[in-house]
Amino acid sequence: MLIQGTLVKGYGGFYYVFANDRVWECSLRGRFRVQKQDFIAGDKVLILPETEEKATIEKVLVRRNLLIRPSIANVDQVILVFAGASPNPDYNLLDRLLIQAENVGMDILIVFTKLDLIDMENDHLINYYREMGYAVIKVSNKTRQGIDELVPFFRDRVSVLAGPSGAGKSSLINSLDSSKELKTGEVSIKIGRGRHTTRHVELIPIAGGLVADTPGFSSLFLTGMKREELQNYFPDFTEHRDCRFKSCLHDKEPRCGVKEALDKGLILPSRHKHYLQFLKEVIESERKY
Ligand SMILES: Nc1nc2c(ncn2[C@@H]2O[C@H](COP(=O)(O)OP(=O)(O)O)[C@@H](O)[C@H]2O)c(=O)[nH]1
Ligand SMILES: [Mg+2]
Ligand SMILES: [Zn+2]
Repeated sequence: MLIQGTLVKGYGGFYYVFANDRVWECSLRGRFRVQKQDFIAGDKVLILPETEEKATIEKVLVRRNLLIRPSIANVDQVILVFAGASPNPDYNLLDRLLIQAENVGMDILIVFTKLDLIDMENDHLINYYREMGYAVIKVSNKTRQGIDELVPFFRDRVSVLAGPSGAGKSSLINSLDSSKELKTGEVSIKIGRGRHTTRHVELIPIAGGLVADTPGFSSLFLTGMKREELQNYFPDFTEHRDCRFKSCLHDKEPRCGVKEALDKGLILPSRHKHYLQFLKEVIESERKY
């Protein structure tokens, strides 16, 4: 009987598939090799069990979406992980990742780690993201505060963890499942151009779902977006967009509702600053296309 599962990794000529709460070592039906079908983590497949833990992949289902660099298919949610302190969150990177995730249309969860070290100023900034309407959870991997609140977000979904090195991503996976024992405090090494890590993309079964602990997105440029589209990914601007001009980009235009809200302290200055910076990038990339 065929069962549906999710490919978690390919390794040594085998494919590992998570189905019915366990991982099966699978080989491919011959015709896939002939077709040169490429499989990536997250692919939904139908497998035919042969023993208790071995099976063959009989069919691969159509991909619902595809994330590149790292390549993962059928992603349900992106979990942005930032340390709430030590180091302080890089709010520019956070705003950038939020736009990218919004642009792809994935569900978003923001997790701030190191709650045990957080100060009032960062706590205030973090709360602003929650008030904007994002799901925000603060945790400590040290004291385990907030961890239980996080568990339901993983169930039956494929999640991608993204965030800078040192944010506590590996520690978070270990907090959720103590059997995982991922290495923490690992610094990725730089070889030539770009960062290299030794790991391949792998989905890890956790809290009833699957998670990719990736080094983060590598393409951080906001290309292929239209200048008037960018503001749609700033939910904190929405209620203030009663500007004089319908085409207002909230930059130098007169009688701009967004800038008025900024002056009144209703919009966080860093948000508008990052918006203008991203707007410049978007306009520059428009010219290239
Ligand atoms: N105090 C404190 N330290 C943490 C917490 N989470 C992670 N760390 C430490 O922060 C460092 C980086 O964590 P790691 O999980 O490797 O981050 P990654 O690079 O995102 O995978 C390690 O030294 C962890 O022990 C936390 O909640 N509180
Ligand atoms: Mg790590
Ligand atoms: Zn405006």
